[in-house]
Amino acid sequence: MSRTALRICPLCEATCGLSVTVDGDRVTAARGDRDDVFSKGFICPKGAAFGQLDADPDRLTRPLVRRDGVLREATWDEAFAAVQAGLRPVIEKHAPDAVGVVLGNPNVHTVAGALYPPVLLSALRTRNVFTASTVDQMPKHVSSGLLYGDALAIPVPDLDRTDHLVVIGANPLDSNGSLCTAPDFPGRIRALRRRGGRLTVIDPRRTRTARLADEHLAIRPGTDALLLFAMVRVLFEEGLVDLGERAEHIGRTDEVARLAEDFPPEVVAPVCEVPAERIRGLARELAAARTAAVYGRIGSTTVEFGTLTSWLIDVLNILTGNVDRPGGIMFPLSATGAAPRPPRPGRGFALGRWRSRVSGHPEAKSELPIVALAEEIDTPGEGRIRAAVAIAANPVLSVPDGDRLDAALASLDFMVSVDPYLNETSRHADVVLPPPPPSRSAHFDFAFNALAVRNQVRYTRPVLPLADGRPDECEIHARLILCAGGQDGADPGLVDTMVIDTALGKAVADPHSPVHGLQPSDLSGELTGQTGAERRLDMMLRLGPYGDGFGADPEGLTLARLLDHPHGIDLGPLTPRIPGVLKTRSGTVELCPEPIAAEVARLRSTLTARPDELLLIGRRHLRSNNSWMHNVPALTGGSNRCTVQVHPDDATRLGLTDGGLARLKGDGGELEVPVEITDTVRPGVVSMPHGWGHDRPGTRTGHAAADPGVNVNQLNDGSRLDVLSGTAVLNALPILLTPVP
Ligand SMILES: Nc1nc2c(c(=O)[nH]1)N[C@H]1C(S)=C(S)[C@@H](COP(=O)(O)OP(=O)(O)OC[C@H]3O[C@@H](n4cnc5c(=O)[nH]c(N)nc54)[C@H](O)[C@@H]3O)O[C@H]1N2
Ligand SMILES: Nc1nc2c(c(=O)[nH]1)N[C@H]1C(S)=C(S)[C@@H](COP(=O)(O)OP(=O)(O)OC[C@H]3O[C@@H](n4cnc5c(=O)[nH]c(N)nc54)[C@H](O)[C@@H]3O)O[C@H]1N2
Ligand code: SF4
Ligand SMILES: [Mo]
Repeated sequence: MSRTALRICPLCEATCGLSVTVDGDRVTAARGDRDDVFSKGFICPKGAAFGQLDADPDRLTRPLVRRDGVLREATWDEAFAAVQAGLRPVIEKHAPDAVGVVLGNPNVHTVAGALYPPVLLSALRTRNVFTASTVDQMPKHVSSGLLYGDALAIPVPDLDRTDHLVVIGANPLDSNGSLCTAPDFPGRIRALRRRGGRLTVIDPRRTRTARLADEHLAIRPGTDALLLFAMVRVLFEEGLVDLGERAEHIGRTDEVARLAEDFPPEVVAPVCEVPAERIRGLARELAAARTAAVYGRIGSTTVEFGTLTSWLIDVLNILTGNVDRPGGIMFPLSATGAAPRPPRPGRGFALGRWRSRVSGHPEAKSELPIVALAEEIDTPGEGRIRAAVAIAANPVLSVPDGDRLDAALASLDFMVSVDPYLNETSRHADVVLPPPPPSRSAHFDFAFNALAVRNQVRYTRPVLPLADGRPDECEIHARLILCAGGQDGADPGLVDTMVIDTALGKAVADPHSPVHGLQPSDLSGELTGQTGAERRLDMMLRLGPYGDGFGADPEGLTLARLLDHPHGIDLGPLTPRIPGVLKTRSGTVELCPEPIAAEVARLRSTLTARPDELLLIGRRHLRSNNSWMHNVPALTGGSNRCTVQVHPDDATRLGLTDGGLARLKGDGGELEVPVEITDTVRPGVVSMPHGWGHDRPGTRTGHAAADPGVNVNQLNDGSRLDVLSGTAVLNALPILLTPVP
């Protein structure tokens, strides 16, 4: 007998509602949930393959524990005992920093990943914290921290109302959007065009997104900061700056004008290889549009000037009066975020409060650059990492110079991985703790609701029950936290109780909270939910901006009310939030922060540097996701291939043939890669996808190993960083290409 059930898709940031068909103990089909308040039936090929991905026979079903050098299946109790026996001696013998924590991308897609790693980090007190953010969006956090005083206050383009969308280094038609949660991004772009709006795409490749654009500027990779500065200069020079209604909350515009003086369009044009007239034209169009939103992603962050570029994107939005207004860029208000409170100066955002041991990299947002993970393990001396906790992370493939990290991980005293696969990274673990597949996990988007183009809230419970004796991922995290504290065997529910007590204690002490002065124990007694995680969700919803405040607003949101709305609750379009959202010391938007001004000198020097002949950039494929979806037959093959794309002119010049092999040489090493000749990349640029290279021994991803591809990050030695954020440069890397006979 088959039945249908609802499940929010965890496979990318679009968070589509799925309606899945369940036959027995398997998901056999997935369709878009037409009644979902946000995604309204949209689905992509990955969501449609939810059942295959969920039932991948290579997913681990039992924990693995290393005994006599070999990973073998074990019971859950044995596995957690091994975690405690491995971690405690390192914690007791060395400083807290001897444990390195590595958090990968899927943590932002799971309930466990949102709720437990912060508790683990405060229990471990290590400064050796590395996440996928420093091969991704950290520059945007730093930019937001400096501008708005809050690294998590990332404004998103108001897609459904804007009149002119400028997309820089993003390809939402394949990625389905990032730092901009918008189910059916393609449909929303088409709707923009239909209502007479304009789309400009700045990208060295003519992507599927660029093909929808009114104008595509095929910029030279790595030069966006120059182009954007030139646009800023045009706005000042031509008197087009108009701060709009938020003007009184924006400080230090004059200093930005001064910085921009060095970047006239005519000077940057030959470096960006975008005509000066078009740079002026785009600045004028932005100023003239009724509303406009400039939006950037991976091609704007994982570059040498990622933080400057991220900052310039918001500066352009601010100078044209488009920040915090409908149709511009706006701050979402998530149901589990902090309730708005009266504006007041904040504590601001600090960078570099400590530094990494070996290279002295400054911390950003309490993280160290993930490219420094290998050297923190393999460089002897006081404070060296001796044990690692990796959760949903595959840095051996996702971070520059995986070979060095591979060797470093193998040398650890102890490593535990929370991961469903035995892959390039988890194969080094002494204990692998596999979470159940998504069909057996609850889903709530703690991270992405705060980045969504519409305020809404949705929750789905597991579609299928857990197999006997198998913990869900929340319980795995909670038990891991207990093991780190030497409390293996204690009730994992204690972790949730402790978090709830602490949070309620804070809330009752806060004069702005609806529960001010009440008893925490009375409040925790009111929480509902079947699991500790659900009780925490109930608490966050009730204390959040739309919450019932534990009875203060009887109409307000609770977990029970959310469960009554299986397709979600629409909370309306985004609304203005300045000045309440600001946490800078001045209480205003700090348009020209000191660290940024210092970076501009470095940018200026690139105007005279001799350009490299050939630059390497990345690309994503619709049916893929970073390193872990090459094991699903439905998502591989066709155009989803690990090739190097080369423009026909370059191919002719270099003697390359379509389908032939090329040898690529970068700072970090060499690879042989099949050539794909295409004029979708501009001349002087070649493109390779990441997440490939599944041919290492000791892994258990059979389908992926049959067509392993090569690891593009091996071309990169990791020495190039966006210095302010510690983010690895993954795009615009100099590269040499020669034919392999
Ligand atoms: N050259 C190049 N490199 C890049 C990029 C690029 O554009 N170019 N992009 C970068 C970006 S943006 C990112 S985010 C990183 C990603 O880097 P990572 O986060 O290191 O890699 P992922 O492939 O996303 O997968 C991480 C791991 O999560 C596991 N996993 C999947 N689902 C779950 C789950 O539900 N629970 C748990 N516990 N584990 C799960 C997978 O098996 C996999 O081992 O890669 C970066 N690397
Ligand atoms: N199908 C699929 N979806 C995904 C993922 C996936 O792997 N596959 N990964 C997820 C993750 S972790 C993330 S972070 C997001 C990323 O989401 P996006 O950023 O939208 O994804 P990309 O396809 O990497 O787009 C980056 C674009 O930047 C361009 N680019 C490269 N260098 C430069 C440059 O110097 N300047 C400019 N202007 N452009 C440049 C590239 O040509 C590319 O088109 O996608 C998420 N969604
Ligand atoms: S767009 Fe993203 S969230 Fe939507 S179905 Fe596809 S993978 Fe899932
Ligand atoms: Mo990412």
